Amino acid sequence: MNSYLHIHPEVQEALLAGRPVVALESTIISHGMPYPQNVETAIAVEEVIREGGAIPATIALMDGKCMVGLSGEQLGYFGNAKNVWKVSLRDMPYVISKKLYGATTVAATMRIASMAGIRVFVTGGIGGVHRGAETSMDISADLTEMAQTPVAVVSAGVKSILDIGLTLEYLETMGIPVVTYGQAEFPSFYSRKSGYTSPLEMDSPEEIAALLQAKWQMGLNGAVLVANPVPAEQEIGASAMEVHIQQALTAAASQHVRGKEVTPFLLKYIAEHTGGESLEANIALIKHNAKVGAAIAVAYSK
Ligand code: PSU
Ligand code: MN
Repeated sequence: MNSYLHIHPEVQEALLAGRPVVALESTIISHGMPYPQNVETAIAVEEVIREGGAIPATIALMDGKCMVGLSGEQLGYFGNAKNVWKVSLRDMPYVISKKLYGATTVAATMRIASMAGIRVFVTGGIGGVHRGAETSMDISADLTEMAQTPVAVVSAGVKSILDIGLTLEYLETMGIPVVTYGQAEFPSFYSRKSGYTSPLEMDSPEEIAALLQAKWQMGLNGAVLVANPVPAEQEIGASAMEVHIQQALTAAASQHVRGKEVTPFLLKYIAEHTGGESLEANIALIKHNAKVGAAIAVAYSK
């Protein structure tokens, strides 16, 4: 396994010394946001994590290796190249054996973070149970991965391109604690509201770190989902987004978009039809997640 893992020296040093490290995904860079804002955001998010007292480790596949920690130049490549695969768990062995470029989803990033010994991971939004999953069976491998891999996943909740209620049910079935940071309602990415009460609420990084410790020391495998609501100033109301989501779903159906293309298609459609406002919210919430994630990693390392 280790011959496939390439840990950046700075990250390796921090891990060996027991200092806080925060993993970051790369699908959000290559397939989740337009250039050049994606690269600017990737760099800014790493900076927020450093300011918070942790070492950032952006994860991606290249040259037949699982890279844990990328240089600025490599981040730039993943943000701008056309030949980058979107890599969930299913795609990892292919992209590694073919030595292709791969941007890792939440599922693949978690697995690689865990291989490296990283326990906290920051992203924007997770994949989940899609609307209509009762017929399409479209359920993200992010959820099954969370059932087994011990990493805290800090996100802004679940985007309403998904069925939020079914996603919360699935997380419950899989034994994954869902903790909303600082409020009782589970957030829906662009909006602080979703209409669903969060299973758990915690108000400090220390409380969350204690929950992580309790879970993993008891031998309960799997992730904890930390939902961090978008800052109020950048919030977009759920009803304003719903119109665009409906249109995106209709477009996806009429163009027969399937499989791993569904999520990137919906994200791109919504970004193009809501313009600067949704991108601004997206950037703000990821930076906010990085701040909270770094604080959790710092608390957990103590
Ligand atoms: N949701 C977002 N932004 C994203 C993604 C999801 O709001 O960038 C990306 C993440 O990388 C996530 C992946 O892990 O999409 C899920 O893809 P799928 O539904 O194909 O599992
Ligand atoms: Mn899917």
